Amino acid sequence: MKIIEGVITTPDARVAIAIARFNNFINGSLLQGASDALKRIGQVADDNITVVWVPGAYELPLAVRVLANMGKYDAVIALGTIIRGGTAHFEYVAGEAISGIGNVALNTEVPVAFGVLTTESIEQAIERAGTKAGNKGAEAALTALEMINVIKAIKA
Ligand code: INI
Repeated sequence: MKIIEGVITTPDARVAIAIARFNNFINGSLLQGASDALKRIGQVADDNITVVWVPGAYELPLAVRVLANMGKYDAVIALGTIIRGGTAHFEYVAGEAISGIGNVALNTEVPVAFGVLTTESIEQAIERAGTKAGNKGAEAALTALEMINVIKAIKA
């Protein structure tokens, strides 16, 4: 039986982070969590991390796709926060972000980690950005590194 499992430590990885400015006060904490996880746990060099800011979560799929297609990055991490408001806007933005970002991974075979919060309230978002429910940015970073190694191992 052959079992393939990815490790997390990936010192040579080149990682791009696409991050939305909308809800920046929460996204900043997601970025901090992602950057800390990449460097402290993954041992990724600071020089190998590129951060790209876009206006909102709706713009993330395009930025993620361009980054993934460059052949310069081993993984792309998408960070953002979509909070339900009084209108259907939430559904449209969240729907586009989720399916658009997911499609990039499938179409490019570059690992893409989804660190976009979709919450009912600001409180729920804060809980997932480094307080009592962990940090979704850090989780996404570790997922990206694990997937780099899993895909590499499958193809080896
Ligand atoms: N963008 C977000 O990142 N989060 C949100 O909660 C949000 N809401 O709710 O409106 C949001 N809207 C902006 C959107 O992502 C685009 O930037 C905008 O529509 C321009 O294309």
